[in-house]
Amino acid sequence: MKNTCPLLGLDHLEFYVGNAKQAAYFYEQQFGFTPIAFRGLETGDRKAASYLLQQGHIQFVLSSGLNSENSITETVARHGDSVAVIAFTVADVHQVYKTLLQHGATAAIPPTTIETEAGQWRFAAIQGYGDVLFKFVERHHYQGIFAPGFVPSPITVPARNETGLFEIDHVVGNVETGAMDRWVNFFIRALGCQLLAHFDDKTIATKYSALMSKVVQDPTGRIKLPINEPAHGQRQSQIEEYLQFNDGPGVQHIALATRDIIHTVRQLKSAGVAFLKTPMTYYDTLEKRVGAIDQSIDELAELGILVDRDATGYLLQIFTQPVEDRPTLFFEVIERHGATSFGEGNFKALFKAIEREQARRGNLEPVG
Ligand code: TYF
Ligand code: FE
Repeated sequence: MKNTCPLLGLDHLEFYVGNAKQAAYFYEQQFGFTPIAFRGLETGDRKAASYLLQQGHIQFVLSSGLNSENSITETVARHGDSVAVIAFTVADVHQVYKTLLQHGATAAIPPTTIETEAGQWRFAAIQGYGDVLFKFVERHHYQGIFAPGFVPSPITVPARNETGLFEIDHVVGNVETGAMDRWVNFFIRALGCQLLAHFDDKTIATKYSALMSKVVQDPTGRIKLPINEPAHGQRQSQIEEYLQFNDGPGVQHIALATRDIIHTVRQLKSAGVAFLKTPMTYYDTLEKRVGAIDQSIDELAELGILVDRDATGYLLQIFTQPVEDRPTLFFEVIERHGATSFGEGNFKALFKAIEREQARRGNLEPVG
């Protein structure tokens, strides 16, 4: 089939946070990011400060508003620190924007060109789920640093905590009941994405946690975007808890890929990253379930890393606790060995671990 998807890759994720200076320090110290570029008062920006951090191909921008009448500040007041922009690299912003609007997208930022000495920088954005923007950047006529207005970061020493994280594997959105199919269909029709996998509330079955999930990807498989919505269960779904605390839809988790998950998790743990706990009984049946793998099961058990196998290979994954005070955004670390799936065999163990955390947060009321 012809690849009609205009998305060339995930360009960056932008977080709106209360204090970008300190959030940058968190991602540098705990997750091993290197500060690359900056924009703020010192560069003549009176409204916001932004820090670009990089690790492998991963680019995070952390932004804070510098006064109260600022859309960044307002977004943070509502959602807490959160992912505000998912930016994709494209070859032709005008063309993509036109197509998206033809398919019913809500306009956010019409195609804009910024002329600089380093060339032309073009971007546009549509409204994504919740207050998240889907941004499209055309950077092939631009030779400057990250984006116009940014200057090289004054601190350019490489990360102290080298973690081996090298790319974004997937970015997951939580949406309200009924909205999952709407977004999936939009990605398929407007962006030429493909449906990669879907899990109904029966596949994702613990006694309590109920959710449905569909994954779309671009035809090359580089960009994977799962979307979850709550399903009816005996207690509040983890997705409902998210929607309540985030005050609406948004990015639930970001999966970062590594080629050596044991090294990565050791580094992250020693820097203070808190992960969900995996019960030792999980490892009793692991070998039987997934067969031979290259890693030592003892080491995986020591670190709480989960394993799953599909038709094309296996994967290793582990999930952090939420990185905010609100039980909203968390991270996944993933190492793929041929597997293209998302760890279905781990859903039960994973959702039980999430339910234990929900209980610790006092979230035990039965629903319905
Ligand atoms: O991205 C995924 O599908 C896996 C599993 O609330 C998952 O990481 C799915 C739903 C969820 C947490 C993890
Ligand atoms: Fe995931």
